[in-house]
Amino acid sequence: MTSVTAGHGGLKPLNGIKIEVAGQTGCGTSGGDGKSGCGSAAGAADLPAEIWEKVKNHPCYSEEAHHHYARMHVAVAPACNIQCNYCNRKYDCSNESRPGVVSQKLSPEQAAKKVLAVASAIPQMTVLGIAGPGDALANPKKTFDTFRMLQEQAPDIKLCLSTNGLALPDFVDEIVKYNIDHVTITINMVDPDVGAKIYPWIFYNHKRIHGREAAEILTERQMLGLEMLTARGVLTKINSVLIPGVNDRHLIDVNKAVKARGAFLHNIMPLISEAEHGTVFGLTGQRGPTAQELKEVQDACIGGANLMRHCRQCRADAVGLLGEDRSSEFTIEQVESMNVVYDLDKRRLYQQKVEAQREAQATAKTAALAAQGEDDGMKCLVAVATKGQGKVNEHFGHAREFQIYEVSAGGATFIGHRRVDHYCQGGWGEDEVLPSIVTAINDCHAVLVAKIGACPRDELKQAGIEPVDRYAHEFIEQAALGWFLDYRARIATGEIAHRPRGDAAIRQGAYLAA
Ligand code: CLF
Ligand code: SF4
Repeated sequence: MTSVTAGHGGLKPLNGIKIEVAGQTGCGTSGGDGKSGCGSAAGAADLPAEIWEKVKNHPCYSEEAHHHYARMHVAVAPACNIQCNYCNRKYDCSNESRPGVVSQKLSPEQAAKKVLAVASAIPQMTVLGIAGPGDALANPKKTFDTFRMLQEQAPDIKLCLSTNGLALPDFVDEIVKYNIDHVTITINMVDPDVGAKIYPWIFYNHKRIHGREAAEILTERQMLGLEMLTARGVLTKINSVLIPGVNDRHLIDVNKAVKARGAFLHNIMPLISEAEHGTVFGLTGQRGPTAQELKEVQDACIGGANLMRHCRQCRADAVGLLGEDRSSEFTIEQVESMNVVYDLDKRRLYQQKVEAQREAQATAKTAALAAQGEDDGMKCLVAVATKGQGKVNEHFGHAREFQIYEVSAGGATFIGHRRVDHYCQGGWGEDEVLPSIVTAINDCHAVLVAKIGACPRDELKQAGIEPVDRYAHEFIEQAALGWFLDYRARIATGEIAHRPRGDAAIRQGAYLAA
């Protein structure tokens, strides 16, 4: 792998950094084996203490934390310095949620006030991210003014930013100065020929640059920025958009390249592409991947940088747990009229209760694992309806997404989520919605829910998906492993036969705000 060279930006190579960072790569869980969600399955025992401190309450950097802790974004960064073929920031709709889309842009002062208001109302909100709607570092003054204010006014909140990486090498000192421990870089390629199919232009050194040359500069700057952050001890997450036929297999090379430069996590996300979004890919009919295609690329990266699989591709003004969006409760007008009291003790007390619950969850998982017999290699996917706290606690009809777990006698591992429309509309089951839910979880053997009505129960059974409500309000891993033990027992007695399932669809249309 080539190191970063003094390229278009006249930047000097960072010789030696790769070697230095290889030793401190990621979380160090089992040597960074690419398993789902480093720092997720990984707990305090698997990680160096200083890394665990940084990730344990960050819902994106820890899969486990995402059941309990919330993040919010403030949309202070409208401009962007590159163009991606999957992005159109002009499109907004209250029912739509995808990166680059916001309802209100904020000044740094408004943003700081909003963060304090949200942190007071939602004590599990631990992370503030700046993720657009453009690029955080193409709007450096607004981005760092916001961070400065928050560092002074809400010192317990972790700061996070997301960037395309073009301007990153210029701002590493600022990032370190404001204690921004978490930086996401979107890296879709390390080969400029691939990049030319994704980025029509960049704006760099006061010039618009097109085609392969643009992609070449972008990749050099991204790699350099990543190396510099690693050298300064900042945790980095790499987001990659999987674009079938453009960069699908290439993302395995991206995974290796970012691991070598010390990336903590790699988040491979499906392309969201519909003509109605007005993006180049949407208009040219570029499709997104199926659930199986996404999982195949993620699984092929096992052995490289650790994988994040619980990303919800948030709006640039998202508020709440991943998978929910409470942004409509905190508009500028609502925040202005709130009497905000930032009570640090109350927040700490709440978070102590969350930690006690996490411990109970870990204990339940250990007990459920101990009950499993010998691992015969069988694996099943199960869908879970949850509204947080790591429990099976959502009614089938109220679920806006299902979390997908791969279960075997060796464990229950989160592998992704599938967004769906509400089945239950105003107290009635919506029969037209059910086929789309079945399509979304068609690769699963069972769906674990807190409750389910007779009609969807029958239809799910007909589709070969077992509806299961007997683990209502149990912890998810405990419930999934309990179901799996019972499933294998029924196979052993000949009551049922194990059959492989088909593929499932990742929702491509407008993502509904919860
Ligand atoms: Fe926001 Fe991103 Fe920070 Fe998280 S989101 S800036 S790292 S606080 Fe998280 Fe949302 Fe996925 Fe981003 S689920 S899009 S990975
Ligand atoms: Fe859109 Fe982000 Fe790409 Fe800029 S970097 S064009 S904001 S997706």
